Amino acid sequence: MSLGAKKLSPDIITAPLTALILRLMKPAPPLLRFLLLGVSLSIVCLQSSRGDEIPTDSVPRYRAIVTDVKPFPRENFTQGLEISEGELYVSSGLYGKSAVRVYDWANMTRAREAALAPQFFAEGLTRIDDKLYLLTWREGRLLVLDPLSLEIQAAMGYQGEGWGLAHHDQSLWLSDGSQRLIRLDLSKSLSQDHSQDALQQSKAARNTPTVTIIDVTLEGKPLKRLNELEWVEGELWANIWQTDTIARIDPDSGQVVGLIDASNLLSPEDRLRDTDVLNGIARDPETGKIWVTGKRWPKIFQIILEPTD
Ligand SMILES: [Ca+2]
Repeated sequence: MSLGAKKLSPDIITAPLTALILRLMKPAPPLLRFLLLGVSLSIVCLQSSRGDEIPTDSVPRYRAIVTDVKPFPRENFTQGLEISEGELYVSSGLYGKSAVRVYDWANMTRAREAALAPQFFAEGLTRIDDKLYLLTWREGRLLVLDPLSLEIQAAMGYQGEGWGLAHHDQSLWLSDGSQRLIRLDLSKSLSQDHSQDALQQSKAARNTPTVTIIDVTLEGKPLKRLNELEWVEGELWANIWQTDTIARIDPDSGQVVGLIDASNLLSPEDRLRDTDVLNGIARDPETGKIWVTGKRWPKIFQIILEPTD
């Protein structure tokens, strides 16, 4: 879908908080509830083990080399980052301050913004076609927004926390702060066709697994605190919370196949007292280049990877 013809002013499309609350109170459609059920059951059945350290041996390691820089508004306590249709989508966290902001990627001027109701802490986001998916941290809601109006269209419930979000084709990938990555295959559960045939197919889909959970391991040990995500040419890249490390993950096996050292991107003069950690990975679909930023960072950096010994 093209966004070019329907640019709206920020004043018009900033969603009123009351409207967002009301929309959130609406029950999820049956298919969405099915999705919720699948996630809940799967997570309950998991026995997770945890590891605290990031081992440093064997897995290939890389250093992030900056090849371009753009300004990035410090107002963003960046939780989700994605480039789509020539625009940069950013979700910004914190209670009472959470928002989704959309920037023209070419010049980083703000195109649209919508605030979330104060009881919601925005987390990761990703766009598939005409739907923008937005996780919330501890509120148990995966919100579905119109990417143009930024109005909330639906809310899916889930158990546990929401951290990072990315997609590949019609699958969503979620992180929850642990070593788990959760794949939701929307192609089998979110049909837009309400014909009888489609309804019959949706009943059949109840018996088809749409949720896959993998444990991410580094040298055989769980790698937890997986945060913001990005699908990069067959891999999932994940910020490791409170580190300057990005993990490259094989989405089939869950094994970490590379570690990226993204420290020292911000100069000391760019750091203020409230400047927070690295968080936010976005692949430009037009160029294939990778961009990273952080929470309340003033810049977004294009990087390439240089192997380290
Ligand atoms: Ca991302």
